[in-house]
Amino acid sequence: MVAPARRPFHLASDDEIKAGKVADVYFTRTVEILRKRGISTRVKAEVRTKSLPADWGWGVLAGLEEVARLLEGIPIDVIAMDEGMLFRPFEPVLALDGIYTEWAEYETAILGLLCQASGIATKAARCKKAAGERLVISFGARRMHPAIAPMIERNAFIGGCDGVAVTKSAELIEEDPMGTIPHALVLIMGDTVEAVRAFHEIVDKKIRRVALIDTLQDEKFEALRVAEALGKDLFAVRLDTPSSRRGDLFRILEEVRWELDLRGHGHVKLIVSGGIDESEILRLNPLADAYGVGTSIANAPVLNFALDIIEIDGRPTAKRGKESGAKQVYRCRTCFRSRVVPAAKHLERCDCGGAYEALLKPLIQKGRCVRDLPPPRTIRESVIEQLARVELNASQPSGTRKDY
Ligand code: PCP
Repeated sequence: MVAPARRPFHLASDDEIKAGKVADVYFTRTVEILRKRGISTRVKAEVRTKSLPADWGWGVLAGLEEVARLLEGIPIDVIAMDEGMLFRPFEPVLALDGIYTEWAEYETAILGLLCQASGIATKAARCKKAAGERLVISFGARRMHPAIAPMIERNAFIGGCDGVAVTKSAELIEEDPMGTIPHALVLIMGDTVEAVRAFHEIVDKKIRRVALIDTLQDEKFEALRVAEALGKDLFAVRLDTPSSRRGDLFRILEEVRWELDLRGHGHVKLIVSGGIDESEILRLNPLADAYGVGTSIANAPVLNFALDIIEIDGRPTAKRGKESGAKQVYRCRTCFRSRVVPAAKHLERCDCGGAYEALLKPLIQKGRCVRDLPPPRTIRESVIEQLARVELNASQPSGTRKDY
C-alpha cells in the first residue's frame, strides 16, 4: 500500500467521496466478487431507522442535498422524502433502484451523510421547538473538526436554529453570521464596559449590541453597568456563566431581569449559553430571550439509518427482521399521522378525513437529479411549520401504521 501524499488534515476529498472511495472494504470486495462472477443484479434498497434516541418521537431528514450530489452520474433511480421532512421510525426516507455493483460502494457515504446531518437537524429542531419564538443560535462549530463546521451549522439552521456563528457556514446558507463578544475581548480590554464600548464604536451598526457579562464580575452588576453605558443601543446581555459559578442560573437570570427592569432597561434581552439543550431551554424560558447552543447540537446523537435490500430482480426479498418490497409513505395533511404501504397501493383519504400526501418522490432518475433542491431557508421554514404539528417528546405510539 503506497502511503498517500501527506495532507494537512485527515479528510477524504470531495473527489474521493464522489468516486465511492469512502466505502467499507466489504462492499468493495462484494463488487469485485459479483463482477468476477459476471453477476449484475438489479436491486432495490431502502433507508430507514427502526428507533430514535431516547423519547424522540420524530426525526428531521437532513443531508439529502449532499446525497443527491453524491449519486448524480450513477445509473440509478432514487426516490426520497423532502429534506427537512419530519419522519418516524420504520418510515423509509429514501430508496434506490439500480444494478447493485453500480452503487454498492456508496452505501457507507449515503448513510454517513444522512445519519449525522439528520441527528444535528433533529436536535436543533428539538431546541427550537422548546424555545418557541426565542432565538436559538448555533455556537457549536468549535466542538467538531473545522472541515465539517459548514455541514454542522447548515443542518443546525435547517433544523430550526435562527442563525449560525461561523462566517463560512453563514456563506453556505446565504445568511449573515450571528455572534456576540468572546471573553477574550473583555479580558484584553480589562473591563466589560470598555469591551462593549469598543464593539459599539467599531462594529457595523446593523449588528446587534450584545454584552457578555460573566467574565470578571457578578452578572447583575455588570448588566447594569453596560445598560447604563449603552442605553437603548444595548440589545441584550449574554450569560455564559462558568459551571463553578453557575449555581442556579434561573435565579441569576431572575435577579438580572429584576434589576434591569427596575432601572428602566426593560428593552435589554437576556441571552444564555454554555451547556444548553432542549430541557435547559424549557427550564429557562420564563426568563431567557435567546440561547447560544453549542455541544448539544454539534455533538447530537447520529440517527441510526440502515440501508437494506428490499427487492432483487423485481422479487420482494429482504433479510430477517425487515419487510420486503418497495413501499410508499403517506402522511395525512390534517392529522399528520403516516402510513407505510406497498408501493403499488395508492391512498387518498385518512380515517380523519384528511388528504394523504405521498412523501417518497423522485430525486434521481438514470443518474440525473430531477428535483429542484430548495435553499436552506426554505427547508427551515418547512421544518418550523411541521414543528407546530408535533410534540417535543414521544407521548403516544409513533403514529405510523404499516399495513399491506
Ligand atoms: C463558549 C462559547 C459558546 C458556548 C461556549 C457553547 O464559551 O461562548 O457560546 O457552549 P456549549 O458548547 O456548552 O453549548 P467560551 O469558550 O467560554 O467562551 P468564549 O469563546 O465566548 O469566550
